[in-house]
Amino acid sequence: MNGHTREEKYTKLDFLNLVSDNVNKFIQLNKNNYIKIVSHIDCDGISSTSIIAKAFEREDFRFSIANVKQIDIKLLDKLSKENFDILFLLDLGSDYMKEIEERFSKPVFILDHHKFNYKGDNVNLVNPHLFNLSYEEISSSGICYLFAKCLNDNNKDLAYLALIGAIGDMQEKNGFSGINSLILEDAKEKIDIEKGPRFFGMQTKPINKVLEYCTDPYIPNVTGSSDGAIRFLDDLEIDARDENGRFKRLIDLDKEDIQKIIAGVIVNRLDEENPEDIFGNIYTIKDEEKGTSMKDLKEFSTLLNAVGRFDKTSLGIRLCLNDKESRKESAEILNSYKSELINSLNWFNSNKNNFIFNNLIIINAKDNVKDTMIGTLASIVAKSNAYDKGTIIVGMAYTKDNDIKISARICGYINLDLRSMLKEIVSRIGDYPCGGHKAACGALIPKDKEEEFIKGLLDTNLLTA
Ligand SMILES: [Mn+2]
Repeated sequence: MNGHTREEKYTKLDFLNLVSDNVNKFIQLNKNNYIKIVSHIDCDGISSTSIIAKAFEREDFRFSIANVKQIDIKLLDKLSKENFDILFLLDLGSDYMKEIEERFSKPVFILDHHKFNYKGDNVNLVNPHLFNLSYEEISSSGICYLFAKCLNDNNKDLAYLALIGAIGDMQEKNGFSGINSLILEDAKEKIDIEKGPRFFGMQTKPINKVLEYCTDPYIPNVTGSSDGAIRFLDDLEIDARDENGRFKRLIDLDKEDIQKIIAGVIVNRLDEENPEDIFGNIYTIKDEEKGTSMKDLKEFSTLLNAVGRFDKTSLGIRLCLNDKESRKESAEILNSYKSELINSLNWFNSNKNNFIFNNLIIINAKDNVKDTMIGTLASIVAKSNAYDKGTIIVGMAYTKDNDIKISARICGYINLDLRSMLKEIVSRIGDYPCGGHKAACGALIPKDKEEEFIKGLLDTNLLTA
């Protein structure tokens, strides 16, 4: 793993140099400039905003923040009429460089890891695609962190926020790689890393729910089954319930009982390819209280995704900046997020037989699933082990603005550029925004193109395209 080739090392170094060149350009500008920060609403976007906002606050810079679902011409036109001196685009903007150049003569900095087709000279772009680096080895919050650290070494204490953003963008795969692993080194002062079962929600959820909702690792007869999870725990004859008969959280169990659960999960998985593949890294914040959604970086990242989906990004930023007052509100958001997600999953499960087209699952939810939830639903379905590896999941949901939000995912890890395929299909019906990454991407099309889009999907043999 550590055998870096000479070339790899140089591209990383080139990237770090690019960051410091841009920081130098930035600090040469007038200190009294008013800065506008525009960022994405997802976990990576919120972490990015928090890092840059904290860094600017420490320098006494004047700035304001807007978090948006996506960049489009309408938004750029609106921004071009606003009064500010410097524009920062975080976790978005790379694929609109030409339109940005046409509209802004003031300095623009883009800190982003999404792909771009056009690179102008008048926009300051910090993007790993400029080098031989993949989007998987650094998130936008990682880029923002490097920028902040270069601006002032005191910002090293924000490294853990960059990891939360990276986790939100699914860059943690039993560890971090590439530039993310350098950021992890900086974060070690603030976080503990332990090996343990890859169960989500150990800090906050009762153990039966942790197991029932566990899709990775998949637990036969337990994942997706409320009764199955309870039976599994009761059969182990461990001390899993409190005095009221309710299940405890995993962090409340003693070591021996946790070992029994781990062994039980492995035994249930004996028919799977790698039954013992249930371990991963657990990252916890040292000086955070046990049992909160902010203790475990993976839970923190889910929380940030949740607040984004409920249009509460400013709450997410306050949580990142450690504002204790915000915690109660965040618990309410998580609860509504959970019930929204469960409703979406139930709707999917009772209709799923209508969605199958060979190796393609088209979840045309219309108004049945929120547009902000369709991507999560597609991800969960893709990870559920219910469909063959390589199956493509396309989720579609109506938005408030009479558009259709499209989210596409692949089941299992296969090398396929789903993003270009989706782009190709969308381009046949018109010029509509389409973006994301190779294995997780999305698009936005008008409602009246619904049938045309589905026809395009079915006409394309996605796997051999
Ligand atoms: Mn991102």
